[in-house]
Amino acid sequence: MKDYKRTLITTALPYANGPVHIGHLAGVYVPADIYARYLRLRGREVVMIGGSDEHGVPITLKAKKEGVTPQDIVDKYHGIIKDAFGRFGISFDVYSRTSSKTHFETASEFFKTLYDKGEFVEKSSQQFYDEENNQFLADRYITGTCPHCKSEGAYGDQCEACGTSLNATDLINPKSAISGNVPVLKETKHWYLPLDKYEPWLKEWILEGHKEWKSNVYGQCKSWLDSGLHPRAVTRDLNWGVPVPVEEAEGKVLYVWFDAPIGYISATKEMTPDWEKYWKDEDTKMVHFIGKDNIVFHCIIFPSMLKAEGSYILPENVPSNEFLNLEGDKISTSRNWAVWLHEYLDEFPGKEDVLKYVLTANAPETKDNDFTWKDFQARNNNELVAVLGNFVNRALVLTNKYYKGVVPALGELTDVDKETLAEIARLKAEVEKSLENYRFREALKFAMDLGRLGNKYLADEEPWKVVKTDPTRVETIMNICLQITANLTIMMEPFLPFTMDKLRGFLNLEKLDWERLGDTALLAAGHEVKKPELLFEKIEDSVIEAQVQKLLDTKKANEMEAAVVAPAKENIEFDDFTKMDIRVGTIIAAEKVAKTKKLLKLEVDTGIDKRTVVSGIAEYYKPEDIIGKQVSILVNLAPKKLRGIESQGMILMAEDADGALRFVSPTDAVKPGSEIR
Ligand code: B3M
Ligand code: ZN
Repeated sequence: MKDYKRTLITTALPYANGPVHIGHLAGVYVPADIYARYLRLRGREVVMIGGSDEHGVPITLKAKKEGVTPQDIVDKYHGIIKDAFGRFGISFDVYSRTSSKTHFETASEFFKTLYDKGEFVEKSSQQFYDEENNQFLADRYITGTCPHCKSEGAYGDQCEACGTSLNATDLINPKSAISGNVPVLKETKHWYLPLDKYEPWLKEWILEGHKEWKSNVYGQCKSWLDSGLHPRAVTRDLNWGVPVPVEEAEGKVLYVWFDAPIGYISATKEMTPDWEKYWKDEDTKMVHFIGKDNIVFHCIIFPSMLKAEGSYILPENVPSNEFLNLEGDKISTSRNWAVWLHEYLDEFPGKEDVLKYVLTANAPETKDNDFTWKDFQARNNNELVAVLGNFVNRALVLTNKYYKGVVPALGELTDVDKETLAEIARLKAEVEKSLENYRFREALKFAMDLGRLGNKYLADEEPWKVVKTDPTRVETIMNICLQITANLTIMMEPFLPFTMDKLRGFLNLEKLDWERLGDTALLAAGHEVKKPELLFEKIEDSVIEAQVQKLLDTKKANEMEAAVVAPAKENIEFDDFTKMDIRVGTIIAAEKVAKTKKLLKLEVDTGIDKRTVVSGIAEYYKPEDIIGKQVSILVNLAPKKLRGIESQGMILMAEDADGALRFVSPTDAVKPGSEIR
């Protein structure tokens, strides 16, 4: 492979319509961060680019649903995402956003350049239009019945029930998601990037030139290229996005997937005025870190855009990952089925590296993988605590115990000593090879082997026994353990940056370059180390159970949301209804009915009288919380004895799908006795 002068790492820009979760982290940001830290440690020139993707229809739909503006939505999530990345220690050199001024200018100029060069094809077509709101409807704004599986609520681009991708005009009974009206077809003009024109070049560039790409990436590209490329619209009729900088394109914006990758360029510009060396110099190696659903955009569409523009470099590699599932189910923002980064950081303070470790050790590099809390706990307890933490702790504790923290001198070496020390250099070479080839999980395994090596060496050499018979020998053993520990601070740095910072503190050691790795005299005899604290702590079952419970609660909430509402009852006459005397009453006293779980005895001022009602609401309301509350009461229900108490009437309750009860109360206070009808 070519010797590059510098590396430009881009990380997929997360949509600012939700926070980031472990799926994003495992797929993109953790591997990219490891790679960036590794290259920096090697003293290479590297920048890592990130930012929020703030355009696209889903953001506008979410805004509409919440009754706020799209800008409100992206401001909120950009803030949450950026803050969480910062706390988690993803080492972006810049984290920008596509609503920035620089981005609007950059994306706009990019389009204009292609337009002026005649690189687009203009085409008019019939698209759905909402006459009430005077706007064309993006595919996601149209819903209807799926022509394949006949389920309701299919979108204009896809039916989520059966997964078929659709054209909006395929839908049966299409409806506008904005007005609910039936949309009409109307002619509109758009600009298309003629991907077919780039097909021969793409075939050559990828299929011949990049056989080294990961097989999932290469395979997806091949299948796209084999089935033939077609012109792709890069503009949309929408009012959220970068306006198309052409006079006749009034009211149109750039397609989100046209402007988003240009966001990498805009962010680089915001980072440095010298941005062109990263984007226009053949000596720069550009690497896109993405998830598998973004492959076609980064391997086919964006490169075609860059090629069409003519002055930019192309990616050298696109190490895309597969998906991470959560406890056996697909991670989903809309179903809240995720471990959210910002929540993890709040709930597991100081354990940033544990998550990084688990997500790397279990990374979905070659196939989809599953994150489970049990596995999270096991990897923490059995690997980080029992191997790495345990070794380092024993090395430092014994040094403090035997030598008051002063590194002892190395004596004569046994064969085992020599082999052990030689292992460090071998593992270094392995980690390098894996990292250079984007195999992060394998790299981490080799790095952990150094911890295992130390652990085993210490267990085999048993300094605590030898100290009684041959104290000089112990000096050598401990020196070797300390050199391994010092080497760990380098080898583990890309993977566990917070922890290695701590460890360097215990060792009184500055941050060392990658090139020093393998040096078996990193700590000179006489150097003083400190008393250590634990690097990692055991995670108890109760902590894991609480997380699992949280997910079970989510599941239940989702099921409730999906639960069918009881069907309507048969019609009744108005007279039937008026037979019921329903009033607003005020609860004036409440107490639990002894020896029951569900019953409360209430005194209710009905306006007509003050009476006793027994109600099965004790699981949902505490007596002291409901005094003074106005409720609905059926006053002419025949009295009935419950647990020896005569109940005169019935309090009306709203019942959730899971049986939870809530009072039905007037929105504003009314006079007790007011009739409900
Ligand atoms: N926002 C899609 C995603 O988050 C998209 C990536 C853009 S990268 C230029 O999956
Ligand atoms: Zn369907």
